[in-house]
Amino acid sequence: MTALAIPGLDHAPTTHERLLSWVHEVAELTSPDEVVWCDGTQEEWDRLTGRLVDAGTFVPLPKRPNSFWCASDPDDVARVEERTFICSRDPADAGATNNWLDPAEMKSVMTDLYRGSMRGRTMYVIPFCMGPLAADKPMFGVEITDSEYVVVSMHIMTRVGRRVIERMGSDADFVPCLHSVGAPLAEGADDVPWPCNETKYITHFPEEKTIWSFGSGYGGNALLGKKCYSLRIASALAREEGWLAEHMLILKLTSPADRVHYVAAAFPSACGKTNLAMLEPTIPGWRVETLGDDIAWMRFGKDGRLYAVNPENGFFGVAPGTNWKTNPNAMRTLEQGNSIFTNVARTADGDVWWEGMEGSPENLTSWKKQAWTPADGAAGEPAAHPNSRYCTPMNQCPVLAPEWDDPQGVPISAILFGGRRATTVPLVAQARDWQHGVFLGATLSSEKTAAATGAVGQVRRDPMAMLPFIGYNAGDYFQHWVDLGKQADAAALPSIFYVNWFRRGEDGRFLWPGFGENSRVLKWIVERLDGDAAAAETAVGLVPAADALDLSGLDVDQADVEAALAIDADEWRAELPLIEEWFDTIGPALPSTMRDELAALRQRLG
Ligand code: SAT
Ligand code: MN
Repeated sequence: MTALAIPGLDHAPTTHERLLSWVHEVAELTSPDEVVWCDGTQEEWDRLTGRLVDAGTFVPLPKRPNSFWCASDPDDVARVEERTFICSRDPADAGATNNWLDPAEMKSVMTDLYRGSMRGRTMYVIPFCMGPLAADKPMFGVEITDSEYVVVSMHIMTRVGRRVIERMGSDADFVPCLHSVGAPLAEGADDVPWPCNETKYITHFPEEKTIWSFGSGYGGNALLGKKCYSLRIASALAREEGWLAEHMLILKLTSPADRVHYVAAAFPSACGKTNLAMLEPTIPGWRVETLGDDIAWMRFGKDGRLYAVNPENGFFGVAPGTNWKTNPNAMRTLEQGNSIFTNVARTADGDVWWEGMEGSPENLTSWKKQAWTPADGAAGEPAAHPNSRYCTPMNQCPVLAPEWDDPQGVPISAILFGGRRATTVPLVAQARDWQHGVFLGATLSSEKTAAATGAVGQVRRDPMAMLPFIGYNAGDYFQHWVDLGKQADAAALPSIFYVNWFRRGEDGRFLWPGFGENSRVLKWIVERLDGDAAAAETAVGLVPAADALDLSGLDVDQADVEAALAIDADEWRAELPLIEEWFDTIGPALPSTMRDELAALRQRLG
């Protein structure tokens, strides 16, 4: 290897040839002042958080041990889907729902952007592992970044450092993840607290299992182990290898009789996945424990059941709306400290605040770093950005299931697909069989939230809550789901359910109280699996029979619950052309079975 005179480059704690040559190649291209091989230690955390404080990026929070407040550039606040690309060789392999560019062309464009992009900065090499390090085949990645914020966030969100590089040895496979904020510093120039670039690219090369990200420092754009690796690249890998990489929480539900069920549930970003994952049941004797709040990797076990592992090590949760009522366990997790808060508001005495949190502090610093009072809130200027986030270690969660780190994963009994729909979609419905469940997932729809840039509120199809995360053709993805169901023993497969906590009455009020009361729906679901709950056949699936949903002690209008569960044939008939239109956009890869399911639904609706 040619000797490049960059301090630190040769302090590699590894003899891994492919890794070494890639790191050298990137250093040569990006021209950092220094290279640091990350070891994942407390010392490294202290050094880098200190550096971030000195740079004005982080503000320590005296009210919370080892925790920091951070505000991003106001133009870098969410995933940028229109700048996200799947660069397969054949555009048909990216499909109609992804942006595509020829891989060679993209590499040439991005190589020009990366040239010298780390000048004046430190280049960090972060070896990480998605999922348990003790797995038979650990899922390694290495992220190269010029952002200290990314390094410390990766400390929380993934397994990082020395133990990873040791387990990788000299030849383990890994996903190279290249990230630059794209803001080289001229000699002597002052840095800004949140360096980024107006030009952004979040690019995936699925055939090479490689990720290139440029220009953004925020969330899923920059923490490349998350959506980029664990969903887009992993979904492509999962298709080749016969498993599933899904945008799902994983929870453990224990009944008063100590029966245990594991449930995986897919909802679009910012639809309450974290709240459901950490739910405190309102019905006596039932218990929820958390295994994950965002991503599930599911593989078939020797017994034919589907086993789920959460590849992550932390929670990157939406802050607004989180409080002691909606999610007390998230509040308790955050109280323990060791957390990073981005784009929330800061109180004068060194705590954080966001819309929906208890208390009404008078004088805040908003996410825009401006003095903020409730009058500003009344004038429509929120104190926290709607996509502001907390980043906190999983092992601080008081209801963490002890098996969360088990490399075998947990056997899934039920899969839930949910969205945010004001009308049409009932509170809960069970699919008739696997293929019907795939149809429910493939036609999942939701009102757009703030987790991605763009107009909030409009309804869009979000298949399996994976629309922005499927790393290949969405039609092939549906086919993969159908195929897995055919290969498997039907009795061992999870049952599939459709849920909607967000249905509204004519005056706009929510028909179902949600949050802890969703345990009533979970109870019906697992009682269905155990053969203990009655269901009524409808055109769209099996819904709770009258009185089958446990409403004891619940202070709601019975008529509202009935309205939340109702199937309105007219609303569903109006849905048919929308599904048809959605299927048309998928193109020729759409499995014919999905059209068959649509035809069957049309017929059942009469
Ligand atoms: O910013 S992320 O993509 O990591 C969070 C999310 O949208 O779920
Ligand atoms: Mn998510």
